[in-house]
Amino acid sequence: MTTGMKLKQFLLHAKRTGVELPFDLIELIHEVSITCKEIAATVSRGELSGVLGVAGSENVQGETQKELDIITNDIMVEHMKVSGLVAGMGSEEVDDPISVPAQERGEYILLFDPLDGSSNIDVNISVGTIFSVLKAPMGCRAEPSLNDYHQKGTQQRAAGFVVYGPSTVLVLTTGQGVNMFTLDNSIGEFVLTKEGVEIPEDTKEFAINLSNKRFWEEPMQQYIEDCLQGEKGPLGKRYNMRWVASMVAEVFRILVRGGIFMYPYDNRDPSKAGKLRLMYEANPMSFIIEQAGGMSSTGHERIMDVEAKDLHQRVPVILGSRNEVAKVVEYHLKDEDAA
Ligand code: AHM
Ligand code: MG
Repeated sequence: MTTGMKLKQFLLHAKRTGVELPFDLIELIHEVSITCKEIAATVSRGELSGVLGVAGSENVQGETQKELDIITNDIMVEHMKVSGLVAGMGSEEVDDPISVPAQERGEYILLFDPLDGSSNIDVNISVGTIFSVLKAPMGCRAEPSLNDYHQKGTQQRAAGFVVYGPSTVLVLTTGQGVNMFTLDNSIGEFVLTKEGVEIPEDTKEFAINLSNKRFWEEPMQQYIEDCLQGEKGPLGKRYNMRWVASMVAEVFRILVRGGIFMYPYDNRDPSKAGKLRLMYEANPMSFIIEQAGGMSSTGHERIMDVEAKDLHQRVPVILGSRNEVAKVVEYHLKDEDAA
């Protein structure tokens, strides 16, 4: 019985009982969790911190940054840069890879979105931090090249996210299932509260931004049409719909009670393959979803098999309960066959 263990205690215990977990990876996860406690404290001060609202600058994708996007990015970068555990970092908020001084370099590459769902900050809805851990091919000997960052999702050594909701919860996988740790503010520690999370295979709950429907490709439009027809339609089920506009909150819900989350390709800007970013959003979430028995796809291929070509590359995302995601993939396959 490990429920109730503190995060680091749990990871050390797992290693002692035979799970392959290098000490440096345990340290890295622990250090990321410490920065997330700081981010949680910053986010929870809300308007008291005087940093809500638009900061005015734009990130590499041309989106206006909130001040908290920048502040939380800096918290992560400054903390991890001197941890001795990372060789380089990639952040949603920074155009280029973030280098680490030679004497501070460690064995891993850390990719992160410091504050996902940040358009929700002003309205006080859950936001979160997403992270993905890769091994730096040259270890700490050299600064990672751009190419070293371009690893497939299947290469991830660990992935996680922290949702800053009514409670702050860290969801983590190192490739042996998914565990959840709730921040106990009275002791300042993440404590194991759910071990071996498993997503129900079937669901009647979908999450998508329906206002984009006219921009989607045919198979996506058809699937949602069929969902909306309910029990009399071809899918034979009465569906419920949710859209928080905060991926961390949607994925958390799916891990707890099942569901399907979709941010598909749309033709509003044909140069973009989707809205969500592969390296620090889709890949870590896919690793977690698969480790919890779910499925994650672009509609055409497994997300974790997508060739990585750019730190900020975008990808269509369909993830969640296995049988429902498989159904959506079927719609896409039928469409490919008909073409
Ligand atoms: P962000 O990283 O800039 O916050 O964008 C990602 C977020 C996801 O959390 C969420 O699923 C999606 O954007 C919501 O997009 P939309 O506002 O188009 O519905
Ligand atoms: Mg994001």
